[in-house]
Amino acid sequence: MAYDPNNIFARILRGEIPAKLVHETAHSIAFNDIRPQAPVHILVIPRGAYVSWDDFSQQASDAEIADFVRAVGDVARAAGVDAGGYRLFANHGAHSHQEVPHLHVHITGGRPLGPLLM
Ligand code: IU
Repeated sequence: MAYDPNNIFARILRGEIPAKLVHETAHSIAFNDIRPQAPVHILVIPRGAYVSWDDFSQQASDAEIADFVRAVGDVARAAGVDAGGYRLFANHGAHSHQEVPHLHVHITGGRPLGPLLM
């Protein structure tokens, strides 16, 4: 799938749409999900133009990947969900119901989340 430079997260990255960032690194940013499904629901996205895990894992540099993986852990710790536990997920493509075509890892936590159902 070709990257759509006008997707909503690309527009947030360009500053065209305001978003309150909770974390920023050289290659990643994080912000609260607008429709939180748990007391903590944060999205971490790379600054680079990647649709999903598929192209990111193939095309991103080692520096981008390392930055992103560390950012996810750092954001979870800063949100205070490391002790109680949290869930990470990233949707890729139609079967997963990916809504925004810019890679984002969801961090959810802040309450018992129950078993993963699918
Ligand atoms: P998905 O993995 O692509 O299905 O998740 C998209 C998420 O992006 C979803 O949880 C939305 O609530 C969230 N979101 C957002 O935080 N800000 C937006 O402007 C839009 C979607 I559009």
